[in-house]
Amino acid sequence: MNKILVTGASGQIGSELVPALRAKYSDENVIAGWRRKPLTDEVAVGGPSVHIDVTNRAEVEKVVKSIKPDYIYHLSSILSASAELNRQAAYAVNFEGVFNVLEAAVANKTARVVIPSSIGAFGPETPRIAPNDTIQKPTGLYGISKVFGELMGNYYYSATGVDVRGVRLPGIISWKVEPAAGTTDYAVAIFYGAILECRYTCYLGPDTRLPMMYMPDAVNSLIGVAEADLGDSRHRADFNVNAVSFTPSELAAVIKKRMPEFEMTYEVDPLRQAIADSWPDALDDSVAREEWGWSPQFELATMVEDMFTNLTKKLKG
Ligand code: AKB
Repeated sequence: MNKILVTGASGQIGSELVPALRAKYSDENVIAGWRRKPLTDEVAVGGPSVHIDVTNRAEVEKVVKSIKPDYIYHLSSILSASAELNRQAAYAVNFEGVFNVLEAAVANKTARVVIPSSIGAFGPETPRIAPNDTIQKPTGLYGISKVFGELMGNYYYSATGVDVRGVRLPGIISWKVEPAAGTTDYAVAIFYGAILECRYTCYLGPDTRLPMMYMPDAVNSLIGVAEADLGDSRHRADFNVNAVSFTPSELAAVIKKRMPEFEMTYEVDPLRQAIADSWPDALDDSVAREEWGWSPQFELATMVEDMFTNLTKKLKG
């Protein structure tokens, strides 16, 4: 493989996926695409970068034509809570952005495009442990855009030959870059609260169970699905991947074990609570395990330990 373009490279996932791809395929072959938010120093100095506004069709065409990537990881996305507050931006980025990237991939013969989906692609009628193939019917704009991305991916694969792939990611927990206005962000913010103030006020209720994943597993799932030999599998852009599943009070209890003085209080935000209540508790990822060998490495306790170690270093030196 010669070149990989990553859109949304300054976001929570892009900031860690780009260095992982560069370590694997060499620095100069992985181009970090960004728009407004600056790239982290690690990504900015570690290899090439390019400005790409995925809502601008002409710019997407120009960038893809000049780089001629073999793979595109299309990460640009407005997350769930933000999407409800700014439907216009969410429509432009999450719907038109996907279309622009897929059309540019067809025109420039990009072999593969990876478009992450999300637990947001499910809704209140989905079983609490979501099977891979089940009723989806999300109630939020973000989730609708994720179903759009999955269906477009499967359609572009059969209609144009561009091999579009994706995994349904749970809430992602990481210490390098914070998520931007999603519903699962509490599971990152709680560590900042614990380390800086020994306390955290959670905007979801104590018993809100959601699927979550530590960043190294998320990065592995994206690279894993991109490189898998999928043969003629009918799944491509719509694989469930699961790791851990917990409630705010369960996460607080694990943190309290490590930091007995930690205190958690609750002030429920109705918008994010409603979104969280519409999502499943966990995902059945047996299809990804069987078809391309997916398996996560981090459990709740090992993730909490690693978060504490790295975030403490980052915040307190
Ligand atoms: C969000 O909360 O919006 C995201 C997601 C689960 O896709 N983290």
